[in-house]
Amino acid sequence: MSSKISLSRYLVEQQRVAGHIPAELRLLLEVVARACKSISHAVNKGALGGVLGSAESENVQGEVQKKLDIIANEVLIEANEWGGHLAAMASEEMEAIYVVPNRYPKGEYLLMFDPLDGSSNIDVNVSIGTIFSVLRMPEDDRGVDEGDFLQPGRQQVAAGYCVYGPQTTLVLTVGDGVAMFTLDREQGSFVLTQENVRIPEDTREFAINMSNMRHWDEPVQRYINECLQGKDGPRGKDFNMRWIASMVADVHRIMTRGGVFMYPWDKREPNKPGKLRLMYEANPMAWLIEQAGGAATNGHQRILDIQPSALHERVSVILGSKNEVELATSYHTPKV
Ligand code: AHM
Ligand code: MG
Repeated sequence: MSSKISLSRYLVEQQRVAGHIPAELRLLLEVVARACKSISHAVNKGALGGVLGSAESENVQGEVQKKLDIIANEVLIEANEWGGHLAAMASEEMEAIYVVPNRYPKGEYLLMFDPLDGSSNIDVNVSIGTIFSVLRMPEDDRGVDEGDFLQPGRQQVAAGYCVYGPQTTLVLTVGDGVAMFTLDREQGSFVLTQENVRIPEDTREFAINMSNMRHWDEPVQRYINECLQGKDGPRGKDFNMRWIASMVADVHRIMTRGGVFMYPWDKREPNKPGKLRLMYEANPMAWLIEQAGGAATNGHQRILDIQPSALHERVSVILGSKNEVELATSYHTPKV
């Protein structure tokens, strides 16, 4: 790219192009990006910053929280609560929604995030990230409550993730395709490094936690078994497998070169529809993937069409290269 385009300039242009995003949303996204920059610094310091290890507490999902889970959550809240763009926030790390305190002006947006995705990779220096989703408050004059968040993913007005890996990369959609920004550490700003990201429709790469194979449902077993048979099986081609165990990094690989990612329902916890959370993991990723020409389903329906019934609801996820997602989905029974 000949002249560098910063995230701020990209967002200003998105605002000007037929008023694609309102100024308030632009400012909100700038603040989220600033928070991600600060989380990136904390991640980079690692043991030197005293940020590794367990916080010896549990979140609402019963998962042990890492220090960085809590730090990232606080950074996002502190950065976003005073700007006047938000009515409330919700996070993987907080049981209830966080309503913007009365001392600050309230805006019309709702922000959801998984502050530090891939927590099991924090201490081992493997890519982790932040996932976020923005909704508009429903138009009524009540005070904000959890019910306001329970909108299907197709109503998101912005979604993105920031991956903290060898580079820090912010990937964003406001409904006009997907753009990637790389953090220039010397300048301290995100620079546009790829626009109109497109995911190849076909792939030979899948990402799934194979150790759970015996617990999967028949359609998932069938799909993966057929991939494993490679050239000698019905697919007639060899597949490769990758599993980083940070959704954010697995999705980023798919954004970059295609692939299919699955975290299906399994028999270990039959009452849970899946491991990943709909509102702040699956929905933002599903929208980004669709905006890049891929597909995302829970095996039975498009993820973005699911009507959520709880803030921390879980969901099965199949996402990535369109033809593979459609094939894996066709092995399941459609939702009637
Ligand atoms: P987290 O949000 O607590 O980090 O959990 C979600 C993560 C995903 O990033 C990843 O895809 C999955 O859990 C990994 O699960 P597993 O431990 O089965 O490999
Ligand atoms: Mg997560």
